[in-house]
Amino acid sequence: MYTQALNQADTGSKLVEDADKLARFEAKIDAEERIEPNDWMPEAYRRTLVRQISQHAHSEIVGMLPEGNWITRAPTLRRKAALIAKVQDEGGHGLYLYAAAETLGVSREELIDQLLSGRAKYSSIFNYPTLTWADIGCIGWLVDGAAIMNQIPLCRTSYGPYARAMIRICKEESFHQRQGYEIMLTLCRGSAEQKAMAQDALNRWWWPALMMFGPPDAASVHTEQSMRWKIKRFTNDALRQQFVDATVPQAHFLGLTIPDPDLRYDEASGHWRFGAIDWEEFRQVLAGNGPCNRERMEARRRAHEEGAWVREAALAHAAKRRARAAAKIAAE
Ligand code: BYC
Repeated sequence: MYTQALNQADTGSKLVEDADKLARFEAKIDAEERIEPNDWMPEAYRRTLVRQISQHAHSEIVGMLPEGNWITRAPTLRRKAALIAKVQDEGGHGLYLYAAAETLGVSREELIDQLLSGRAKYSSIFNYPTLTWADIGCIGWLVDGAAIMNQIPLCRTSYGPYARAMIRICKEESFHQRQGYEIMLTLCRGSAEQKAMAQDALNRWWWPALMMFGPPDAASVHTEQSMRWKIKRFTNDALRQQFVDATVPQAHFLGLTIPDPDLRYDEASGHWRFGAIDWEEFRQVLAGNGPCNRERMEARRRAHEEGAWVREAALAHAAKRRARAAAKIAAE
């Protein structure tokens, strides 16, 4: 009886303590202060961040594949150098983001395992093929353009390590967007065949780029809570609209046609209104049935297996260094 009363008192004081911690956490969020790795945070906040940051990291790493496919076929040395640099940047973004996720107490191995076993998602956009050189232009222009729209607000996300990683990533994404647009501009000012290639790539990438922003707000599971925690600063639909408004005039400047018969400018709101997105296609891609899902996962699994010796060598090297350092201390 006595022990039970003590346990109840313990539970009661723990609840008060948790309520205090939660109130302090919420006050920090309200005051626009960053949450840092050693700060107390609700478990659901931590889980949401691990999910979003790791999905983001996986997207960067898988995102290297469609463009990597064109490195050996880039039309000039300058294009090749820029493409190699861009693909390397994506690899770097993946690494900063894995490191940011690790600050939340999850290991790199676990995150990679989630990707390779198919439990973790990565962006739908990277399950589409890159059929011509114009696709490389379109990825830079549209995919990196969409990424910037989504990621600039993430520089103000409430979790410190994620926000700081995003600052450098966004700077690099801006360069990527410019190089993509410049490829498109060159093709559109080239021969009729080159311009047709650019139009064909736009026709294939436009709708998948709009899907990158995620399901419509009404169907978005996480938006409401993530907005309250200031992880997300804008909803999926708001960012999608900003992207369309910024991109339509760029397409017009290129002399290309957006493949949407319902696209029209709404004078009253100042927005470009667009037609219905095929959410069934999005659902299929997320379910693993997009044009390249299997190929992408196979490539990642192969790379992981082929890289096993590098991980083993790095571990052996680290163990030797530790042993040397310990021997040195013992000798002093
Ligand atoms: N693809 O409740 P919602 C790049 C999932 S990298 C796949 O709205 P949330 C680049 C979502 O995860 C681009 N899955 O979720 C790299 C959730 O499923 P789970 C990646 C998607 O998190 C190389 C479910 O659908 N960018 O730019 O509030 C070269 C319900 O969605 C997608 C980022 O990761 C999708 N498109 O909002 C070039 C940015 N959309 O997890 C470029 C960071 C949604 O419950 N992430 N899902 O199983 C975010 O901003 C948000 O996570 C999202 C989704 C806006 C993507």
